[in-house]
Amino acid sequence: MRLSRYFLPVLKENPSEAQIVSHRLMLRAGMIKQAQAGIYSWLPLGFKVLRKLENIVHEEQIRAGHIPMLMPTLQSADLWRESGRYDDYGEEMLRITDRHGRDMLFGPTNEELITDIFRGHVSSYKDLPLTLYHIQWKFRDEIRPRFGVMRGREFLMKDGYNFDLTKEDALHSYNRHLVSYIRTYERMGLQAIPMRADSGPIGGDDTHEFLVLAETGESEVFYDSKVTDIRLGEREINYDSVEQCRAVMEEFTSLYARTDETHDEAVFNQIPEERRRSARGIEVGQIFYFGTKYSDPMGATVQGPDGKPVPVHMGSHGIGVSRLIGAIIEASHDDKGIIWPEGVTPFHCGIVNLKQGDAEADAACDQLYAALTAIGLEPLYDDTNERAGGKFATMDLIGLPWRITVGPRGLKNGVVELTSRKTGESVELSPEEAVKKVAEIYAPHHPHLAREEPMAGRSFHTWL
Ligand code: 5CA
Repeated sequence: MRLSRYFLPVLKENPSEAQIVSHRLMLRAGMIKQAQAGIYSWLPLGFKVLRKLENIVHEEQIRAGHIPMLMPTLQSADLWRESGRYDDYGEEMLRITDRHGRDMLFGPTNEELITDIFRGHVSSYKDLPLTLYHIQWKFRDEIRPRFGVMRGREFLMKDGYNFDLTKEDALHSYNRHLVSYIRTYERMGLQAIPMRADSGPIGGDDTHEFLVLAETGESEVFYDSKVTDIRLGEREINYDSVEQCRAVMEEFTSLYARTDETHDEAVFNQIPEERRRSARGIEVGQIFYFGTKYSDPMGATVQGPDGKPVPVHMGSHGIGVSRLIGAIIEASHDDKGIIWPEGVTPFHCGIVNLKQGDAEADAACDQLYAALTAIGLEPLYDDTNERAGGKFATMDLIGLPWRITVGPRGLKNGVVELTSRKTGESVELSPEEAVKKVAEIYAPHHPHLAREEPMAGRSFHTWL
């Protein structure tokens, strides 16, 4: 993309309404614009990051064997009356009446709708296990929407629902989700710690929230500091293996890590004092096992092996996709702006032309742009007439991990400058070497750059 043809309305001043750094930087970098309290338009740069996160979520869900679909945002109140949640959900639910006087609602979550789909089409235990998910906008009429996309009223959520014959099978689904979520967050450059939590209006006994530690987080958390040393990394996971998924779940959840709702001072005090931590965190996901809470009242049964109808065991599993952007920025920024992790950056590399209009500099930038594009990377080329300082400030603000700076002086010596946004370090390289280096950096995120098969047989439609 050439900046002169893009829409990137960056702000020079700090917007006064933003209380936390991620909200401030998202507004300043021209990623979002508030439409109403807690409701945002996603401007091109923000939309690009949102789609990147969605893509990672899809890839990891499909890898775990879960099936993508799409349910509507507007739901019928009658379904929610069947489960008893129409009255229970309270004022967070946005209720709407259509022209025929029928009660509808803007979905805050989808347990009822998915259970209705299931009961209409699945009748035998032989069709289990089944996990369906979608990524769709939700609405919760939060009393205090704040911190930009962190606590919105309209927000994008991945929500998945497992249907299993037995509690044992459903707990495998729970563990499978836990593992796939950790992989998802790690690919986004985040450490999100599973913590024992409260199930709230979704219900059930078993639930973990995933928390990214951050001072600005809304949740109070207590944990054993050793839990922050655990990583999933590049291990191969067989999602069909009950033992493997359970082992990972146990590894990640055996140490003390709880939100304030389930915190137990007596148990916490058994941790050696130097490892006891209380901190704040951003909840970026939550998984639930709730058994037959919805399948019972809504009659979602299957014919079991003995021919008798049994209600299915269910769980639901959510990732706060739009909130994650705020969490990533809270975890990765400096006083100049955002620092995107390579897995989620909206553009892979910035190109800054120090002397727009200089024939050699223009030609070198065009060649770099073409070479990066040809190998499947997306550069953002600042081809405007802005002075160099302004171009650097914009690149730093929008946080692309790598920048190639091109100027007549360097070109005389056959070099351009490759700069890391994170460390600020620069190296001088020939333009060809710079392209090669950028390709190497992104190879782990784009397998085709390393000449590997891209997710053989399981690839999801790429949005970007
Ligand atoms: N049905 C279940 C799981 S599918 C569910 O709704 N879970 S939830 O309530 O925990 O929401 C899932 C995730 O959505 C949360 O972990 C959080 O990351 C995100 N989320 C919830 N409320 C908001 C909000 N107001 N703004 C932004 N993200 C939110």
